[in-house]
Amino acid sequence: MSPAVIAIVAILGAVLIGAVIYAVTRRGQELPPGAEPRMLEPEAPERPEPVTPVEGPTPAKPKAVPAPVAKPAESPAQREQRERYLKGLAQTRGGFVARLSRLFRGRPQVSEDLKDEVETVLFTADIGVRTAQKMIELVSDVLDKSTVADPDAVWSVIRKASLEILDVPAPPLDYDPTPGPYVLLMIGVNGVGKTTTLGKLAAMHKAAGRKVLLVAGDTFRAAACEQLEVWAQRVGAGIHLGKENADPSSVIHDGIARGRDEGYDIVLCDTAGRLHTKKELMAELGKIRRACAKAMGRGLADAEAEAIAGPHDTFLVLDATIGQNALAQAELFKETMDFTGLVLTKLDGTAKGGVILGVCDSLRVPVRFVGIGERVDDLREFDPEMFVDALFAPQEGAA
Ligand SMILES: Nc1nc2c(ncn2[C@@H]2O[C@H](COP(=O)(O)OP(=O)(O)OP(=O)(O)O)[C@@H](O)[C@H]2O)c(=O)[nH]1
Ligand SMILES: [Mg+2]
Repeated sequence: MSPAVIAIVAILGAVLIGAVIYAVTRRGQELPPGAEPRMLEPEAPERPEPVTPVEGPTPAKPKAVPAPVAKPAESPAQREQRERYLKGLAQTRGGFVARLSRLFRGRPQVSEDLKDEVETVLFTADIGVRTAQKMIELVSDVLDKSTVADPDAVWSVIRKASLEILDVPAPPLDYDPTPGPYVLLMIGVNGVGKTTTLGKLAAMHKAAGRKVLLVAGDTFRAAACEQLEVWAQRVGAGIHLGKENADPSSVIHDGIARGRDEGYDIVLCDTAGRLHTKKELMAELGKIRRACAKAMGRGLADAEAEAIAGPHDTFLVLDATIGQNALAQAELFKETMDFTGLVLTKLDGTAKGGVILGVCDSLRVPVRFVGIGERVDDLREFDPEMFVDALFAPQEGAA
């Protein structure tokens, strides 16, 4: 074959092969009869490359920033509580707290005069000599570290020491003891607010859905029984009254027995006001306590009954308006009668609320409630932190 023929055959072969390949590929793309043409899915856009700074050293790995820990929002009840504390302690804040604030206004030079003035304010602050001494030492330590008084540092040690004093370790009150009911005895001198506090406590327990019995253990005055009856009606509690001039121990004994028989959850016993200096009246409290134990142990096995020494709680009520006398009162009561908690009343009407520091420091008995007014809801469970915050809330015009 001539080269020309070979070339023609090669060209024809190439054309044929090309035609076959074209036909096969077209066939693969043809849709079967009746099939809808399918939309092509859009391709995912390409991820942009992370941008790295052009300038500077090797880009630092971004630091993991911890999510801010949100302070739990204050509930309306907590806000109300804080505001009531603030209002209730306004006068106390205006007393020794304001005087101390004024001493440190403008960051004065530390001098012996300044230290003397601090001493005077704290010694006359109704917080008791022992507590005052403790605070003076702490403040002096802070002042000695610098030539200029730093009010923040001073307040910080005062607040910390106050919180330590007030935060007396105490188990939460158990309102559901076995066997029940929960029995509380209220004691204290005349007019401190025992009956009023019992009424407020009855309201608090009622609001928590508990069945409450008030026992009129103050049998000396008919008016005392009437006052308790008014509270019982007002808050919807039961009332146990004895005969006029009956032995308070027997009235309280019968009241507790009735509380148990009638399925009450809470039995709150009032007592007559008594001066801590009157021996026979203080001895009577011992008798009342034994009567409580007897009534609470009724029907129990001997060993169980013997383990009951008195009411679940005995609260000594102190009137904050009498300042340091409340401390003396508490110390004398303590010599005769064991009490498990303190109630400080009338904090709303006094500049002497600091006495609470002296009482706690001296007795190491927990404050359980504070009275901050005469209304039924003017009783607060004692919260040391909230109390300290309110007591030392920033003073207007202070440094
Ligand atoms: N401002 C204020 N007044 C209070 C508070 N607690 C009680 N009072 C008032 O103090 C007065 C005496 O209260 P009572 O509850 O009768 O005192 P008491 O200790 O039972 O008195 P006696 O039974 O006589 O010993 C009453 O006028 C109460 O309203 C309080 O927290 N703040
Ligand atoms: Mg009373």
